Amino acid sequence: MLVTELIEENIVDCAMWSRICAFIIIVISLLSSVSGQCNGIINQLSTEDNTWQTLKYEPDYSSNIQCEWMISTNTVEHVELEIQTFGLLSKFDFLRVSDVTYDSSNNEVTTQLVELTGAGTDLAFESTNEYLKIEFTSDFSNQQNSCFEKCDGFTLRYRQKLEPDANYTGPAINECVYGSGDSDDCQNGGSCSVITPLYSKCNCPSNTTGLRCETSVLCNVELEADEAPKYIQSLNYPNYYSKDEDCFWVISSPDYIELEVTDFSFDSGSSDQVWLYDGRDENQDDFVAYMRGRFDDNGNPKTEVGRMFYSSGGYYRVKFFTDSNFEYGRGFRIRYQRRATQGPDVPIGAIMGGVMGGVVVVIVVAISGSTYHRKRKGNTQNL
Ligand SMILES: [Ca+2]
Ligand SMILES: [Ca+2]
Repeated sequence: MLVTELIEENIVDCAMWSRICAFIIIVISLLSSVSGQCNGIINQLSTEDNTWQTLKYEPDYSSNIQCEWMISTNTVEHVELEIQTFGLLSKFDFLRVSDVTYDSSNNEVTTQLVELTGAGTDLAFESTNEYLKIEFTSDFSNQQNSCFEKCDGFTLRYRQKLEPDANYTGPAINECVYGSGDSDDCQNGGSCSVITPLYSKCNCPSNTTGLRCETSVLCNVELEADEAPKYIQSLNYPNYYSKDEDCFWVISSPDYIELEVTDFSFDSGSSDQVWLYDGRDENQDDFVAYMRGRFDDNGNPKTEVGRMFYSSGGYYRVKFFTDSNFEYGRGFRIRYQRRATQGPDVPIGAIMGGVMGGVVVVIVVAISGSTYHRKRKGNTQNL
């Protein structure tokens, strides 16, 4: 940059100092190859090729980075992007994805789709038109010293989205079907549309998203678990959750329900939480667990991702509430699925009862009951 400015301002006269100029050009090209991943333009994904291409920035990225990539297709097809992993110093280093279009005067119009910080996996995006822009910024702070989660950059992949139309002649695609099944798995009131004999897709209600309408984007709803996985998530996910949220989801099943936390990114305190109930209502007796914060009782980083829960009946209730302070957190995403049999979890009382006898159960229930009440009281005070 500095060298370029020197040339532009004629402080270095290229006509007179051709050898110096040749040297400078070599230096510039070396510098740009060193930072070759940054500020580059990735153009023209092949229209013939819908295979994934990978972009990585890892491990141990440094401070003071400002990178930008533009991913485009050379047709009116869309760009499909999957952020496979990211680990960035929370609230200081960011990965941003924007949708880019050009107006009639050819001015770039940018709409940010997501701003990510902290750690997470498996997020998918898609462009409205031919362009997606990716920006990666690391501020001056030293993420390697102050990172509590993983700060190892990111890995993503992108491709031109395959969008079959009436003229599509490739292998048959049925987006309505989950896995290798053959039944119509469009969820949450979605219906399967046969576009051509080679291509079927789900028509999804506006309060859902995903290929099979499997994700509900609203709360305060009752949802039915299916054999195919479905999802609930904090409003705005994966964008930052809002302050002053108070939301619930009731999940039902003709037999049992399995739940798995697939993403969890909250503030470090305890004022923003998810509570789980093994039942339809917010009954204290059905309370199973709370999930909150980023650290365990010893101050070590912890994650709720991967936690599994199993209903003892046909209902499960998820409650999500936040205080009046904004946080750089994505919130949560939970998979729920119908089970023919009750899951491996049985109520804590039954496990303890089987192992240690009824007297212990009474003590455990009394202790956990009083802990729960103390925590609940603390939460109420924080709110
Ligand atoms: Ca930084
Ligand atoms: Ca908060």
